[in-house]
Amino acid sequence: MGDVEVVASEGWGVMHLYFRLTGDRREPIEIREAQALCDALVAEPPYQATWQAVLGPRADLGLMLIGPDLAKLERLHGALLASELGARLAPVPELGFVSLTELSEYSSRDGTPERDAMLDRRLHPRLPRRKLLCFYPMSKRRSGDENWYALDFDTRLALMGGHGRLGAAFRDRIVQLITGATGLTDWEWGVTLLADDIKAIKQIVYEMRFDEVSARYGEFGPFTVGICGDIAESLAIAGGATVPL
Ligand code: 76R
Repeated sequence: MGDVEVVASEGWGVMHLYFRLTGDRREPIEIREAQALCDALVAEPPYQATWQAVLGPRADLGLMLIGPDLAKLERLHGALLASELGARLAPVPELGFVSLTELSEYSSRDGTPERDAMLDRRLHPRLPRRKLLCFYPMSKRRSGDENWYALDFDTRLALMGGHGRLGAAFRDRIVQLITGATGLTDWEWGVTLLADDIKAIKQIVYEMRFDEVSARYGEFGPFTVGICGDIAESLAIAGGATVPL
């Protein structure tokens, strides 16, 4: 019998994992097995893995996994924790996230190949390499007079139009991936922002706070930002020593 699969009828799985380094940081960590697991995953396109050294005390390492089969991502997660690297990692579950790539119901097609390609990138993203990865969960408010889900579609569409225009101004500086998580975690979306300039991350999130969709309806969870690299680079920045390969 083959391995169980969790493949969505539309969209790819996305897993954000965060870890803390444990034990004596001067004690070198053998990363060969963890490296081989990640190499094997990304050797099967379109699977992707992005390690980060998380800035500040919230976590030490981050790992973003993307691919059609969430069971495969979960098996990697498990195998990683069972590896020698995993023996020195403690999960930070409150930052972790499971979501699916999705097409927004407010994104329409206009028949142009450019637009079709843009929408396909939403569902089937190939993340470009950038220096930094910012992640945070968000939901739309559902309380009293500010209930996003009680608005009619045309009102929501108009509001999202303003959001999209603001976002488009950051096209050159920010790569964004919005993934849907309703029913999968406690939040409704995961927001992944890639950038080379950390100022661009701060600026887009700040400017969006003034946009009505975020100002009136946005609710946010914990923010993390990390420096992207391979396992050895990320560990080195996080203060861990690795056994030379
Ligand atoms: O034309 C299109 O189809 C894209 C327009 C668009 C949609 C539909 C768009 C553009 N977004 C859409 C949907 Mn977005 N986005 C966020 C955040 O911090 C905050 O305040 C919000 C977090 C950022 C930073 C961001 C960036 N977006 C969504 C949705 C789903 C809403 C729903 O379905 O109800 C969420 C939760 C969300 C949140 N958005 C853009 C950006 C950027 C940079 C763009 C422009 C992309 C581009 O034009 O290339």
